[in-house]
Amino acid sequence: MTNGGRRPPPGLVPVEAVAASIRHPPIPHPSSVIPHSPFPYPSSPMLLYTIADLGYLAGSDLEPAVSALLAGGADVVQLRAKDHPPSEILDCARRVLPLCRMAGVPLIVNDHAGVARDAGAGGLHLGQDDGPLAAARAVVGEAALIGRSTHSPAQAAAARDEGFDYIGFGPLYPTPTKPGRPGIGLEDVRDVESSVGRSIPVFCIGGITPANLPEILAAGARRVVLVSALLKANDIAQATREVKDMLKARR
Ligand code: TZP
Ligand code: MG
Repeated sequence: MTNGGRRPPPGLVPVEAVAASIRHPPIPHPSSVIPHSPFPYPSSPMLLYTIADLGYLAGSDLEPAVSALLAGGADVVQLRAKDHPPSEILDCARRVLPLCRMAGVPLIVNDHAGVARDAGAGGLHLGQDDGPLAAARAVVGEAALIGRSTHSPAQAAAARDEGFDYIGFGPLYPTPTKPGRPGIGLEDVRDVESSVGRSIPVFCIGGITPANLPEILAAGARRVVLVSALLKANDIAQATREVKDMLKARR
């Protein structure tokens, strides 16, 4: 295991098990399905990481948007709320966590380890400037997934070596969702996927849309994060489904 033998909370599939199942699809056993569990196992591997970003969503749109992302097949939902106080983010996390749990999808809180812990979220996402893994792990506990944003192959390898459960890799293209950061392009995608991606999931991110997804997949990506292209869609569930289907077809 890449996470030091940590055990997942009931019903939450460890990322490395998901990664392994992609290479070696398991034969389903009836005992692995727990119909009465409020945390049903996800039926698909983690291909599509979505973000409920309060920069795009009015507060009252949060639950409908997360429900639509889940209905469309999101495998991960992150709650991202730059410039919101932790107390508000905690409130939002508590509102959407039941939706994610019912779908068997981890809710990842961006930036705020204390919020992730207090909400009982499935994980935490950290940027390059958000401190070491060990400090976050001490707050959120052994079971939580912790991911790191990376912007170069060296950062990707460093995050894997530090013990992160997954990475974001990008932004591939400049994006208004993360202003002021240049796009890193597609040239390193295949190498990072075939090196770091052997150990932990690599989610390409930044400026990805249903229109440019084919070229990103052709460059070697297997898993992606989409934010604005989904949240600004007329039909969030349908747009999510379209992307998920393209990712499944690539496998
Ligand atoms: N980190 C790198 S790019 C990005 C983040 C959070 C934003 C991606 O958003 P979009 O709208 O899919 O380009
Ligand atoms: Mg951050």
